[in-house]
Amino acid sequence: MSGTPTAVVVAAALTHEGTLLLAQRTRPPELAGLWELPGGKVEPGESEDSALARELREELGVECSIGAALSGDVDLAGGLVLRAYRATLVSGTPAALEHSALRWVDAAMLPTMDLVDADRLWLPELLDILLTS
Ligand code: 9L3
Ligand code: MG
Repeated sequence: MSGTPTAVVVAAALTHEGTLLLAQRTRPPELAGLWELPGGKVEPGESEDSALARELREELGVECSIGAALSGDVDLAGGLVLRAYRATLVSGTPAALEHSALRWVDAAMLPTMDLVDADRLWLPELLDILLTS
């Protein structure tokens, strides 16, 4: 819509030693129990990198370094656009501060996880990242 800036949701492909961190959502009811790349909405005036670092601090209690974007954006309901970035841990151990559980998954486990639909676009690229890291 003209004059309405697109709101961006940023999500992290946080990897460590050949595994990817997935987080299990608690809300809304239709997404509860499904697994996602952790993240959230970019606030006005915030860069996407700093928004994602803030979301990972709030949701996981860790400091991360944000890297390159994955390929492609996903249109979400409500005019939101979802974008994913590579991320690596700088300090701390992730804890499920806002999710019901966390799981480090390898390339064999990833396709078996019940992911939110929005994040499925990146499945091939995530597998590639895990298999080449
Ligand atoms: N969302 C989808 N996949 C993700 C993330 C982080 C978020 N990996 C969707 C779920 C919500 C919206 O984006 O509809 C906002 O996310 P949040 O602020 O509820 O985490
Ligand atoms: Mg979130």
